[in-house]
Amino acid sequence: MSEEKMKFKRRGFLGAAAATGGVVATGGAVLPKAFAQEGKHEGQSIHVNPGELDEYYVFNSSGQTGEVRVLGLPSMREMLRIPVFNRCSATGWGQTNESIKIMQEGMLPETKEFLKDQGGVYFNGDLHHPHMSFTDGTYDGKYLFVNDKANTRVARIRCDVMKTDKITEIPNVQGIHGLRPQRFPKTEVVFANGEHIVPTINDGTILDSDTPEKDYWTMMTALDAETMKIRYQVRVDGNLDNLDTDYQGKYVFSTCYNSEKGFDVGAMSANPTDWVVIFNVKRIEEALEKGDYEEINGVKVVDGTHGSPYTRYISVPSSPHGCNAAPDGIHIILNGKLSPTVTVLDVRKLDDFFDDKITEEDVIVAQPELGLGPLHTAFDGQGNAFTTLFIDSQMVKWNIDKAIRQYKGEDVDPIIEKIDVHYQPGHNHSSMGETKEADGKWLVSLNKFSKDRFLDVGVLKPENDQLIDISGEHMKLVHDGPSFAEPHDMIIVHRSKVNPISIWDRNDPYWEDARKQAEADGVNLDESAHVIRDGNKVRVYMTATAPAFSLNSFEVEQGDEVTVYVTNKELIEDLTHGFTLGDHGIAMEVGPQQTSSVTFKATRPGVYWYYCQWFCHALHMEMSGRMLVKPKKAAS
Ligand code: RUQ
Ligand code: CUA
Repeated sequence: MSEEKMKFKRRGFLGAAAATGGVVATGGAVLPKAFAQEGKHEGQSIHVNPGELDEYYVFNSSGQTGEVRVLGLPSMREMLRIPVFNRCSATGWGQTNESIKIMQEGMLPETKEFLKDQGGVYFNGDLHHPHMSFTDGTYDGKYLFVNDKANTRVARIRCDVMKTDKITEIPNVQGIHGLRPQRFPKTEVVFANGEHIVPTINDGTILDSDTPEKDYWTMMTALDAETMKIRYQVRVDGNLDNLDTDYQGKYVFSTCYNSEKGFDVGAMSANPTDWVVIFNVKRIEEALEKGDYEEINGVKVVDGTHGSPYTRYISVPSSPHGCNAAPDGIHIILNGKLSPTVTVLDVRKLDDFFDDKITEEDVIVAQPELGLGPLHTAFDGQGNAFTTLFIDSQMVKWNIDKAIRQYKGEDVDPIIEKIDVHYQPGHNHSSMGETKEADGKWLVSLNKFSKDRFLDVGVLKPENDQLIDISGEHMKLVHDGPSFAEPHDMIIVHRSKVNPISIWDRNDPYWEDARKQAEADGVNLDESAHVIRDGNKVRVYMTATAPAFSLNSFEVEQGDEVTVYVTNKELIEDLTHGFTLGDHGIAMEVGPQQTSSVTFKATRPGVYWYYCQWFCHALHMEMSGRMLVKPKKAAS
């Protein structure tokens, strides 16, 4: 072994030792921390050699960056960013006509009005929860659904092209937080929680209120997974936080805080208990058929407040947070946050509970005390659960069955092991862990603080996504992954589930409008080098084939509204071109066989170069042309 390699080995060893020095509390028993490293198994390799491929895709939310990031696991290499709610400088997302259409299509009329003089679209979002569509309880590789807490939206990403294709703004609520697709029999509906309580008709008639119990509400929204239109909403008591669906297609679960309906921290956490609300999907659909709903802003709203036949409320310790369905199809874990416990429900008891044959106490089958600040739980598919402890900065591995036995009075400790993570973990996720194919190989802890784990980059430090090998008897921390603001959550999907295409289908609906416009202009998008004048609107059609655009230059008049359509003619994968128009703030991606377009006002007279910004050819630098803007004649 070379010196260099030796150094690496030693460094790795020291790193591991540093991460596990001292002692770990394992629910009573105290073990030397090094114990965690002495498992019988050698552990899985995180090293992916050059040219080798990762076994898993990671779809990582980016929080307030508003995009989705695609990583490989176990290498944790970032491969792609999918813009969703953000404005992307590279791809032109938020600027191209195709992306603006998607951003505006599902927008509420009042938002359109509000944004009219502010760019027409929102340029930010707060994306917490990416979840893939399911068929029969496992991922089907079709869509990713994501939430926007900042501007109350739900978006969909097509996994074939890895692009956002639908964004729906949700009326009657504010701040979409928890989100999950239906698991069984397949994802026809996506459920999304409104978090903040607001006046349902939020037009200023009600502002501050002394009777929030009458005036302020939130709702759970069900969207059709294909059309992304809203099917219904269910009004509830309290603030909705996270939610999950069962493996039977019958129930949806949501943690609720602020049962007090307070407006500040003190008031919001005054009660010793809040609740989990359980939605009975079949009963709600029956209510819609019977007409037992109110129509508000064009949406059918079902009453799911206390006493409703469509929901049930189960008391849990104050301010619960994560809500996770175990891959056994039976257990739902509600994470305590302020309480050191998690609450375990048994979904098999819910039919009786809804029929009032049993009480809420009967539905709770365990409530193990795990440590301080339990936020989210992941699973290995072998009966074990992994819960993040935000305050303790630890990951705790525990056994669901043992927790149930302990709750029944048996003298067993459900806690198997705790390891330190760095620091303050929020979400965690295991490989295939939210599907019936949970494989118990990898776990990622998404830590909110990295403090001293990376080179100091100043005031704003990265977060730290830590990779943990869970394939053996003991958890083994194997990788620190810095990430920029602020990945809340991720899913880890086996690569066999995802089958993206490399070259666009020319008939893709993505640029339907361009196709129609070209037809109306008598232009073939594939053969185009045309400048069409239509009053003071000018449509410029060109193709891109390395290393040239089909138009070397085009001329417009000052003040014209110009639309440029660029079609990439390449049939070779990975040969993306771009169109950047100098001094106009314009850039867009044009992938193989894709058409992209952008519209702007040519108000600056003069010569402006456009160029391809993807390095596509030895003559890439020469792949350019000029826009000539003829000055308007001065009025005499
Ligand atoms: S939440 S850190 Cu927005 Cu997913 Cu729990
Ligand atoms: Cu095309 Cu660079």
